[in-house]
Amino acid sequence: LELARDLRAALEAGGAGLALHYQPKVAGDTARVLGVEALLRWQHPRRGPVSPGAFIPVAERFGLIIALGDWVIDEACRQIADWRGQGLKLRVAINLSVQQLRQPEALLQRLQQALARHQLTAAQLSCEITESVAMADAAATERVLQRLGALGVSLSIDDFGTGYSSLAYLRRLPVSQLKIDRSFIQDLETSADARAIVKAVIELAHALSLEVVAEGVETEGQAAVLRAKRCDKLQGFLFARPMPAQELAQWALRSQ
Ligand code: G
Ligand code: G
Ligand code: NA
Ligand code: MN
Repeated sequence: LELARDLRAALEAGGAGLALHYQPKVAGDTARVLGVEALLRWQHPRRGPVSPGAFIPVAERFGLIIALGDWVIDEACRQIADWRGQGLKLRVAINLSVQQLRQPEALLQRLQQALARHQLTAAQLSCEITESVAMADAAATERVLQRLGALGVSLSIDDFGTGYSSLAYLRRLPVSQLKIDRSFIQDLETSADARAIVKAVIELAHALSLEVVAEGVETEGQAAVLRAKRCDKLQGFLFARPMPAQELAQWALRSQ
């Protein structure tokens, strides 16, 4: 309750204490940065940093997730334009909550407005949706994803492997990327099952002409296995933690 009240106050103050941090997605073969995922951070006025795992569910329960999601859309677009001004071209992926997908008119309008305000093309932004969200309420989800796709925003299925995907349905969605859940990556070196699942997901993605990203890569051993299996992109602490925008820019310029 206290968190909900303080989050509402933060949003009413234009996002005071909120920030997006950015984690690189690097090429499997060259380790060049190809894009970043925006991850929300909140510096609570008294408690200090509160993790999104704690405050996103609060926002969802107390009717704040749309305002919070709108703030993320605006901030990500502002940052893409800011980096462009510094000569840095990076595609930014934002995470969408199920409740944003349930209000497609508002979501599409907000995305279009933010892109237009900063003179961005939709291709510079992508949206991540978890597998369990994408597969729930399939017909409605398919309609909203089709509209997001038509806008030109690219779509990723996040935490892939943890939900129950219908492959027939997956094939119909205008999705361009699968992100293998980090639980499988963590077990790559110790579990033959995890290796088999990762291999199967990479092959499935490629068979459907989708790009595949491994999340939560922490060791050289994991990266080596993923490269050998031709995983397109890698993301994880081995390469970089999520960083404030300015740090990310320095990191990206160094790594180019
Ligand atoms: O960054 P961290 O591992 O603490 O993130 C925890 C969870 O919060 C992840 O599942 C992540 O997808 C989610 N999350 C982070 N930023 C956002 C955001 O901007 N919007 C939504 N809906 N979820 C986010
Ligand atoms: O659910 P989602 O995939 O959006 O969650 C992303 C979260 O994963 C981010 O909050 C980020 O901090 C976390 N993360 C990113 N890389 C790693 C990693 O290498 N190891 C672990 N344990 N967490 C990671
Ligand atoms: Na994500
Ligand atoms: Mn994930």
